[in-house]
Amino acid sequence: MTVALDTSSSIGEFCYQTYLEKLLAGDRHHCADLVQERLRQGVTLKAVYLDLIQRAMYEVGTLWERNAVSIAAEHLASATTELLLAQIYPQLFAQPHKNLRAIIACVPREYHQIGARMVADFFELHGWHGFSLGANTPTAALISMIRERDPDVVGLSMSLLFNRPHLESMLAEINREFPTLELFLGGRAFSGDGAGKQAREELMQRYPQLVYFASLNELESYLTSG
Ligand code: B12
Repeated sequence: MTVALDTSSSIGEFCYQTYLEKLLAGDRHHCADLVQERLRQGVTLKAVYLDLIQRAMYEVGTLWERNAVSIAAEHLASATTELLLAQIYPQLFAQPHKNLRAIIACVPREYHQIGARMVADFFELHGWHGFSLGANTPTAALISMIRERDPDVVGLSMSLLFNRPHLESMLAEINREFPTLELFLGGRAFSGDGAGKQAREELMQRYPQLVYFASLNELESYLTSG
């Protein structure tokens, strides 16, 4: 089997290229075997998430932008990725848990939910209860979930900057109801030094309880710091 050739504790280039090829081909079986095999070999979940799954999805986006893969292939890759994340789930629950809760939601009209799901998993991996509400979360639904579950943190995910007005009304509503609740912000929309940076800085100025995390590594530092 191809993965056995690559025995390092990180994701090797050969493993990544094989995974990408199989993901684009829609070969769920091979992708699942490859992920499970790497985990059995002791590769960390973080490496699987970032260096395999996320890296491959970013590449799918680049190929789609260049018309090198179809929209259907992109949808298939997303569905395969979500299946793989679901298969990893039992390992997340194996960790001892604290009485801390995080709710992660994509803002209204935001359909990119894989990153948000990974973030909720990451909380889980660090002993929190991480609830991912998925794509396009209605503000009223989020508010009632906050009331019900009384989370320690709410994380909002946004990949497309044009969804900013929806984020703004969601933030205003959360702030009105729960002014001291700690809020995390993340997603591709805020990356880089241009418009995304300006947007996140303006929002953090307006809402002092809002913290931006550029990556899972930054989030990990926060989660392990105390
Ligand atoms: C898969 C995909 C889709 C799927 C999503 C399916 C799903 N189930 O999620 C579908 C088909 C729905 C889709 C639709 C569209 N997409 Co799209 N999509 C992608 C793609 C290829 C991968 C996204 C992904 O899964 N990334 C992997 C995850 C793990 O990474 P991530 O989201 O960045 O998340 C990480 C961090 O950002 C961070 N993070 C994320 N959220 C949060 C939250 C918190 C609190 C924290 C702390 C951290 C954090 O942690 C995560 C883990 O490290 C990207 C390419 C890319 N570069 O991302 C394009 C991409 C984002 N899409 C793009 C576009 C244009 C669209 C459409 C507008 C296309 C269209 N014309 O219809 C629509 C818009 C839909 C909408 N309104 O949301 C563009 C956006 C370009 C831009 N200028 O903004 C991209 C970049 C593709 C490209 N190269 O052009 N897409």
